Amino acid sequence: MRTQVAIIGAGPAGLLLGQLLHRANIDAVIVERKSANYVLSRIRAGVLEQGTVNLLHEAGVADRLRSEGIVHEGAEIESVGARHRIDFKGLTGKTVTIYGQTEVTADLMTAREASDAPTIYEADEVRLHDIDSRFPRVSYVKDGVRAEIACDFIAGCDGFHGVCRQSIPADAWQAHERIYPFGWLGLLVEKPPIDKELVYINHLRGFALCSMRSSHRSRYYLQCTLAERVEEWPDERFWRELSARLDPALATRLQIGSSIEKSIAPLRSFVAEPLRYGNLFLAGDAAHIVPPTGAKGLNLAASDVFYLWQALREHYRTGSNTALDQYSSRALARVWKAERFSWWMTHLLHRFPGATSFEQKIQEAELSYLFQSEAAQKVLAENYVGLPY
Ligand code: FAS
Ligand code: PHB
Repeated sequence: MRTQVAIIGAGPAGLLLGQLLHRANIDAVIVERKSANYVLSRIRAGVLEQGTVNLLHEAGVADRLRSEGIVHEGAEIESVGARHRIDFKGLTGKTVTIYGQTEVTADLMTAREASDAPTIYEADEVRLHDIDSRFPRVSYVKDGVRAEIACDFIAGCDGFHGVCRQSIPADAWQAHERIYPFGWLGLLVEKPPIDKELVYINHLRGFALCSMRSSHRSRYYLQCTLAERVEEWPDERFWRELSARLDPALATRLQIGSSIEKSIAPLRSFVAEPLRYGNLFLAGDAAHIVPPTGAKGLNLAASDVFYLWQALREHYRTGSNTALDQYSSRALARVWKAERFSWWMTHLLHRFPGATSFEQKIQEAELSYLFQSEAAQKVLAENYVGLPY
């Protein structure tokens, strides 16, 4: 098989890039390790920046988002009984939209099927070949039969544990990493949210987050140790611990029920540099990871895809490689600002095991300053709603 762009991974990054390329009449084949149902079963992000919403509109996949997405003009931060609303709209003129990553992925999969563009699911032994040549190739095994794709470019959209970043010679890239000494235990429940906006909580017992997917489906997170396993957290224990971390007035509004999904995610900050090797371009979680505290992971995947789509479109329309040559530096400039914000939000809101009394006092001063300073709130707001592309 031959195509112009081989995309590895059918998560949001790979599917969004495939859809944008299709609308630009650029041929792309998507190769995905798992089944479509498996990809859709993963419960992940919930907050979309305006830039991501705009790109989904550009991709022609925003009809359901327009009718079902919930626009949020602010969010609450609670600490030691004090609670403060960060007014995104008032401080930046911008908002965010609540619409689950699962829904984004489903909308992109529907569009992909309608386009008849090829997507190979359940592809085993995906391998990249000659990525630093003008004739890169992708091989894979499907139903026991080995196949190969010749292409001009490979887009590595295969997530943190994918094959693409690992295909780059060790001396050709550098990792920058921070691993956090805790994880997030997430629970999804078919019950109305506790509040009309998200509530981030810094509590002596640990961080908690009250989020949502719709007016009847809620998403909650608890900071947990890295030693814990989800089997040790029956629903009753989760609701008891969440209630203990909520302000009593808020706790009275908590509607509990049987979990639809429950999982533990480790937290890390990670960036691979550069994002290009030969004709392989990394995008999304294949290139970088952020702790979910700032709701940036999915949104960074969108901005990477925006830059790569623009660069590939320029190449095929004009023959120029200028934007392709600039992709890595352009994407990394935005990635690092989001890495900083996510790192800062994580330090602001979590209980770090072994924190010294000085570190604890600094966190309290940071929160107190945030609650008192409109300038500090504007800095948080402009990063949360998303910096410009
Ligand atoms: P993805 O990981 O979504 O997709 C990569 C795809 O590549 C997968 O379908 C995988 O099966 C496939 N793949 C892997 N190896 C392959 C191979 N060798 N060959 C072919 N295909 C291969 N972000 C937020 O903003 N908020 C959150 O609350 C949040 N929660 C998260 C919870 C968890 C447990 C995880 C892991 C991430 C979370 N994220 C969150 C971040 C998440 O939303 C990512 O940023 C987003 O999925 C990035 O999308 P992709 O880059 O497409 O990567
Ligand atoms: C979510 O709803 O999954 C979510 C929302 C905000 C975050 C992280 C996760 O910061």
